[in-house]
Amino acid sequence: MSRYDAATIEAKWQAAWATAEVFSARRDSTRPKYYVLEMFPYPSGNLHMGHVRNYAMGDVIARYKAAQGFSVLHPMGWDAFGLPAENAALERGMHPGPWTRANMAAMKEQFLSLGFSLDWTREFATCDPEYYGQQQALFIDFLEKGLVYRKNAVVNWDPVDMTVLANEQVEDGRGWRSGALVERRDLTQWFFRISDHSDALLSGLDGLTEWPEKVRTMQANWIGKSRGLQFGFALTAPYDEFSALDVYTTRPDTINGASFLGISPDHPLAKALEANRPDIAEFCAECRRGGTSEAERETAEKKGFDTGLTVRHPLNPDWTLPVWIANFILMDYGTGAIFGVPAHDQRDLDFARKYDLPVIDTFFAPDDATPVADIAFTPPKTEPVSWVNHPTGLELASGEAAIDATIALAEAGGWGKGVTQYRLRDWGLSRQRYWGCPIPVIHCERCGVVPEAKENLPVKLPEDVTFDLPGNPLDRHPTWRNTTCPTCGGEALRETDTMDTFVDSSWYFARFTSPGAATPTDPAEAAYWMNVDQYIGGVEHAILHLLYSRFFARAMAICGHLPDTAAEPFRALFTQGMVTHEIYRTRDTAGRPVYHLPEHVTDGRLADGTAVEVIPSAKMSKSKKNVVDPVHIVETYGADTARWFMLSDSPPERDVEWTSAGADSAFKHLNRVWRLAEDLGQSASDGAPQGVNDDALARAVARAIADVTAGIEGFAFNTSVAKLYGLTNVIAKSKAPEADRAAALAILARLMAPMTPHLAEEVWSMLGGTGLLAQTPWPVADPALLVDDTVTLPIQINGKRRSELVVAADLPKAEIEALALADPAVIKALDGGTPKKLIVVPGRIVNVVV
Ligand code: ANZ
Ligand code: ZN
Repeated sequence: MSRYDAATIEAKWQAAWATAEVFSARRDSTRPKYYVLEMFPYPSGNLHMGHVRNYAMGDVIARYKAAQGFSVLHPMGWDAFGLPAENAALERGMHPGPWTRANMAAMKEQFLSLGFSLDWTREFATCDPEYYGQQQALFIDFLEKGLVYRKNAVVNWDPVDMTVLANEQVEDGRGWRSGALVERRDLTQWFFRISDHSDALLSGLDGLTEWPEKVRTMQANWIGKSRGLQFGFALTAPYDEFSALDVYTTRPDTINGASFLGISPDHPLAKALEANRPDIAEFCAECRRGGTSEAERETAEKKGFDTGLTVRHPLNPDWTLPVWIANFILMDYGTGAIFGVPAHDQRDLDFARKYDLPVIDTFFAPDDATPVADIAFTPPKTEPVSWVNHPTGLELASGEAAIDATIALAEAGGWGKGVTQYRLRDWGLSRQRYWGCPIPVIHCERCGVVPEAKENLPVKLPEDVTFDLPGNPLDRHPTWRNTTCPTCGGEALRETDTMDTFVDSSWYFARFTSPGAATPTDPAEAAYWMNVDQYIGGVEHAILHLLYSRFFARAMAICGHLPDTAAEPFRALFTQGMVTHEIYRTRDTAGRPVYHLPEHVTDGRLADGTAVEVIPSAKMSKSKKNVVDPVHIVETYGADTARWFMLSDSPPERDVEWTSAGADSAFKHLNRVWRLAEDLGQSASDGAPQGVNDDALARAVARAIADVTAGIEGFAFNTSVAKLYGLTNVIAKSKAPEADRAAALAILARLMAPMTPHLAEEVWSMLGGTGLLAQTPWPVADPALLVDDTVTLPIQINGKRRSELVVAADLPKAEIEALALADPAVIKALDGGTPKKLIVVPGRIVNVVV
């Protein structure tokens, strides 16, 4: 072979690794373990460049840690349940199962072609009954421990897809997929009791020092801890069973600015009013249309209805306030009722302006002597304000102090108490969908809702279903629902809801430690492998997936499926940047945009010569056609070039722009390394390359080992790559004996192995290296060679830096003194005299006092 033939090389080494089972994780008590995991993909059918980048990063870590002597677990699987499969089933008339399996098979081929060091013996898909059956066992354990429960809840209902949507799936009041106007419905649903763990999930973030700060902040904001005051406003006249209305506020300091009471349309009082008042019932029904998300409440037009009821202010019984039903108040936060302070809250101000309610100032803005008057202004709690009207009458240093003082006042007066609230809600997991994990419970007329017996698990999804009608095919299945009650043995019906697919990805990392176990985990395996030492994935999963996984790890520990030490399952987290590409656009005769694939554009023109408009690089997306297909890239250049380029151009946390010029130059570089091996291979063919004797070359090699290692350790793969370019240059230009250069090249191969594993193996073997590089220890730099042999010493004259000396690092003091006195700046300053003082601090500085 006389050229770099990536296709042949890559196939050869992939086969060699597979034969030697190099990447099978083994529990080995004599070695430290390392668990590296990249977020597993949804089997859409094709890997995209973002996957290549993500998995290349994980592979660098996995291969590097293996070379460092760790027993490495680096598994892969498929997040295989979910709506797209069902949609495909609808569109193509295919069952979601075979559609998903075909996609998995295609993507696995692509994975294999990229040569990732994955332990495929542990592969599973979340749609495997062996996996989801264990998930059902977990559900039953959770049920027993009270970690999951059933309740009625207001949900977002998509009337076209006939399913419940998460708040995140509602965009501008419409279902994210169907585009239908979302309705709110009251349904009995299953919930994980995640809110009980709010405090633990929040304080646990403090220990996650190897997580990106921004992710920890996003999680903390999502959990949303706040301290406030809960207290009642007495109704001037009782209505039904209501004599007072409890409110929750985080700004009790503004209580004297209250101008109305607001309750949610779902508040029990609103419901009681609805029963007798058709106008109120109509208003509340109107509010219920539209999603339940907070964002939506914030942006929707404020609407209210004056109930005619009034309440007394707790600090002044003569002061009465009207009670309004308002569409922006959520029932499931605080008490579902508020007091509105239009002077200091924008939302309340909008409402007050619309309905002509009073605006009452309670403080001035900092550094301003005029009352805030009709401008909603809420200072940060830490800022001082000047009070117009604080209930304690005290001069208070900050909003925080004013809040504390008001809570103290309320508690002392017995009319309210300080409470801590969390924004985090329990996690509703019921979905009216087929392609998910069946919820393993049975509805029995005699026994109620009972869990399926564990020996009957998995509750398998039936395959004989059709998708010609909207809604859940399980509901219409003629026989699947019919079963016997595990408690009384009588006729009963299965639950037809399936689990939110977030459940599937909330514990897969634990299952990878023992994918064949007959229980959710094998405790000994879990104890050895957990936690995940390095988790890598997209920042789009920064909130829900990670929070749910953290909850699951805690819940699994409660049920004995994970050790308590796994409560925080991901020790270190890395969120990688995106892969971007320029967008190429032309317009059709009607002026509509037409996008073109990069492979159809050369030098700004299409094949027929038409010039395209070039739009700056953006995230690769199919709709803009600014995608490059990894399969095409691997065919053109080989996997190593794709990997090398993905790792080379920018820091891993930043976006990287794919350009064909960049790919070409990566390919050229790998060719160059290959040619060096071809040239130097002959000289080394009589055995493995020995040490590097040439001093300059040996120093360059030692430096490269240290720098590449530091780059990998510090998640700065681009700097490692840059150092490897540098070492390649040094070897190519070195005039050292061939044997030395061959030995240096062998080290280069070992250092490149995590990034370009196939080429590295090939070079290693061309140089006569023994065994697989994938099983060869990481090189260690000789510390003696890392010490710089010269140092630069600044010369200070009367305390000012005037000159410097470059001297051998080990030069004796006396010789440094002599050199300093010969320095032109020193000679000039002394002007023929002798210094008052001459102090030499070896390795640091020379001080001259004249
Ligand atoms: C009076 C007040 C005055 C408020 C002021 C804010 C500013 P955070 O801090 O995010 O937890 N609130 C309470 N329960 C609510 C509900 N169920 N739906 C909608 N809004 C609700 O939010 C707490 C604040 O949001 C509370 O403090 C309350 O309005 C409102 F200048 O009370 B505040
Ligand atoms: Zn029964």
